[in-house]
Amino acid sequence: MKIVDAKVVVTSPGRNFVTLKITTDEGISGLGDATLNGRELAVASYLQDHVAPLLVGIDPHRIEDTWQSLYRGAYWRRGPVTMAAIAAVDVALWDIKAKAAGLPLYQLLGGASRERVGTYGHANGQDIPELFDSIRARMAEGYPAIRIQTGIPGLKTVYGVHHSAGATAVPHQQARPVVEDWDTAAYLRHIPTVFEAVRNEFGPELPLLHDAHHRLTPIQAAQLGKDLEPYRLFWLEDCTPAEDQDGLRLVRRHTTTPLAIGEVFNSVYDYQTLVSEKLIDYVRSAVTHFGGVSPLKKLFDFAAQHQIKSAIHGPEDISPVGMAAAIHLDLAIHNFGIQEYAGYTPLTDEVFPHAYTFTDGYLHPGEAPGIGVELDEDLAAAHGYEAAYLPVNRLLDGTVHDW
Ligand code: EZ4
Ligand code: CO
Repeated sequence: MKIVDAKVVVTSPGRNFVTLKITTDEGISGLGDATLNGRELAVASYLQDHVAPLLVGIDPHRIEDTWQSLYRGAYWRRGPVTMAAIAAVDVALWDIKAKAAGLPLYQLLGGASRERVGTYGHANGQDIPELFDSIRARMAEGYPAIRIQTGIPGLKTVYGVHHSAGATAVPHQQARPVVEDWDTAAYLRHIPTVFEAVRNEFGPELPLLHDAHHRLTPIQAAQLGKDLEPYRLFWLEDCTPAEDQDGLRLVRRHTTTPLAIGEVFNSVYDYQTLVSEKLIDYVRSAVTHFGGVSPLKKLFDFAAQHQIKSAIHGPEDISPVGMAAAIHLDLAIHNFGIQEYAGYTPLTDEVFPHAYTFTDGYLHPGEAPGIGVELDEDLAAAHGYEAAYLPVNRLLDGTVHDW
């Protein structure tokens, strides 16, 4: 079998997605997700201009060799743009191999280690009554675990509560990120009271998560972890920017609140200290941002030696193609922890018809050969790229802060 074509489709059925479609001389094609929120066109160009020409003529069964040649051959290693591009190739080749074998991808990854894939959903509220309503809505949908985010008194907009910039109607050179505001002291005072209220209302059993979105220093993260211990979180996510891996040693020394990190990481090297020193409990990278199924499986195997579990990033800005790849991996690996799942707009599900299912809070990849996702190219073309950026975060004095 030989690759005869590789093309990139950028579509915005509500938000932007970048998809790579690889076609072979035997009529089998494969899809990979290369969506990098707010930097979509950079990855599209990386793929279209620099990777697609290299793929034509090669044997699509040689997944590892292709991965290594794209990673090592570019000379310039790692980074989100490169690794999202390589991820799309890796997943598209796995899709082709599994279709050629007539098997769903999870069968090639070792087969099912469980019946279904547990998820967590997002509950958000500007205040506590609104948050309670949102928690009830997620519970009614069947989610077995729930991430809670709230507004902070005195702050207009904070992460998770207001929807981010979204698509704008302006020409793309004029699009600008919205600005959110931030006050760490107010946040650290408020969040434990939110968890107390939620535990009082919903009891001790509901697994609860919270995302601090890289906003705290290590000692602030340690304080928050300690303050939240009575509420027995499933995890505290991205408590401090973890490119400073040493910082997690300090957090870990002070709190037993479980820690999850890694959605912005794109290489196993980002995790070396965190995993080998058992400084975290869950690794959060997405198939789409980590170079694909091949390297993420290796990360999970490394994490398993240290009793660390998987928790693949699954926001709305991973396409259904990236989500499907994640679900196959979730079903197959032994050290599965949980899968983030926010769901998609009906139009997105139409652009990407898929075999995976979400039932009563649990995902299953389905039994279609490959990853089980198709791309409706006509519908995709009818919804072209729309410039949109993630917000920028500023302290009350105007200083840029982590988002
Ligand atoms: O803000 O994917 O845990 N999930 C998250 C996400 C991120 C977005 C950024 O593109 O933190 O919602
Ligand atoms: Co997060």
